[in-house]
Amino acid sequence: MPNSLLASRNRRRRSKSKSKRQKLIENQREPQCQETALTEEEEEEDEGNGFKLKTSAKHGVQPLGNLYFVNKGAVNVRNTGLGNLHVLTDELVLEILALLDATHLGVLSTVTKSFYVFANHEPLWRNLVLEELKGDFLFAGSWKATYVAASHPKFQSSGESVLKIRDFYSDYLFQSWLCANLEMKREWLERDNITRVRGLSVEDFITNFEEPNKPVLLEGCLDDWGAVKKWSKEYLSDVAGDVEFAVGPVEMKLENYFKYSDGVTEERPLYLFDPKFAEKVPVLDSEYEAPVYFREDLFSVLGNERPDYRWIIIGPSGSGSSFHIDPNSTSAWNAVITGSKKWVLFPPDVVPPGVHPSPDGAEVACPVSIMEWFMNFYGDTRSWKKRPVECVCKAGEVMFVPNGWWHLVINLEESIAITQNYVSRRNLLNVLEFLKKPNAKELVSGTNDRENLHDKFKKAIEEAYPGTIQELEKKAEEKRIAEEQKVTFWDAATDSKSGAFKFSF
Ligand SMILES: O=C(O)CCC(=O)C(=O)O
Repeated sequence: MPNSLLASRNRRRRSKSKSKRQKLIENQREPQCQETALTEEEEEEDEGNGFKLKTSAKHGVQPLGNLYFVNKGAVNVRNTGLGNLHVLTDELVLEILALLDATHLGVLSTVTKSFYVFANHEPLWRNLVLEELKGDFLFAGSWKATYVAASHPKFQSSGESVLKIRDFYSDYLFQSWLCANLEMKREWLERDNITRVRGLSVEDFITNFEEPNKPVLLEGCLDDWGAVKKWSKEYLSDVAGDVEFAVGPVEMKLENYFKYSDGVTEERPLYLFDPKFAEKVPVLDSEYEAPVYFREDLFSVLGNERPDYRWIIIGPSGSGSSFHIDPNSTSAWNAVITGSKKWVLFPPDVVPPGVHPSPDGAEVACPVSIMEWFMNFYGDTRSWKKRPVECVCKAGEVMFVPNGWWHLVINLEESIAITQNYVSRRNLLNVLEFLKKPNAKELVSGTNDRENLHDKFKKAIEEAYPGTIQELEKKAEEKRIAEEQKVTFWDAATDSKSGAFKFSF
């Protein structure tokens, strides 16, 4: 195995606080991750770092570190082939190329080896496909092949760019390939510290998890779901193959999405995340129901005016949701029907490493891909006092995601899931407070009427459940006073000025 070298520079992506769907659309843009130098062997395990790779690097692109430490003295064809443009960063070269149409991109790729590599960068072709064809495409193994097959059906070419270029060194181009091709490390998956329960009563769920706002993994509560018994790719293709679902920035027929997800290896695969699935395919609605713990659904008082609240989620291995807090201060449940998902959750007072929310919460800067987060930041949490809650949630299991918790999810295999966000009495006051924030216009999501949602919701609750808000406010005040008294007792028991412990038995 050739030597390898790891370098790292963290990149951030800023995104506004948005609905789940909008976040996903943003996630579909140009994938980026850390600069990392590894070797390009197939199915190779880098012993030093324990990284396992799935394939060989696209076009033979190597990380820049190899130029200085492995192939010393080589000439970087990246620079010679770019001419005067070699002074530009890779990001800038790609930004410029993103302005070109497919024909110009194709022509440019014949100019030099360097332009061949840049102009075949798959995310450029992905953007062209999504912008021009929207969801109306059949994935043909690569984004370039997809574009060529759709726009020139008679052209007999795989469309796949297959030339291997020697001595092309670029961290930027290497990195998205690397993040797409890394397998999750065993040690990342092994960290599992969530509480798992089976056969819990609703009362105990409320007392032990919902009230204290703690995550829990619920086992055995989907046993009656038709979805668990029936849903598979084949079944969904039968009942909804020609129905269009929301996939990143486009709408795609389900059967076409499956063709894509079967054939793709990319850093941030397109994720099917549709809030209207039940209306589009009523049989799917009839094959699941909220687990018994989540039956109280106070947003339902708004009828059709309620914000989006339920989604079917389908994605291949490596797809997922990067760090976010759920919308409108709601809590959520996420039921895995097929496949499995790795979860990492941080409590509301602990911002995950690598994640930088703006003070008003309207924007979040975070690593640009889930794999990047694992590679660059996951290790940091090992030494943290407040370690994240982690688990792998398997088919038939349900995650409870309490409101305000940061969470990241990656599918370990092709997965189908249902998630619902909900408001119960336990988080009603939080939700109302959130909806009333002065920047509600930026923060509230899942509805077009962001600024009026608070008033509409409060009024509807007052009509449907008179006195409930006052009762909850009274309880919250009593709880606050009790908490304060606990502190007062502790203060009385210790001498904070001298640091001496005065309490004795
Ligand atoms: O990708 C997933 O299954 C997780 C979805 C999620 O985090 C969410 O709906 O808030």
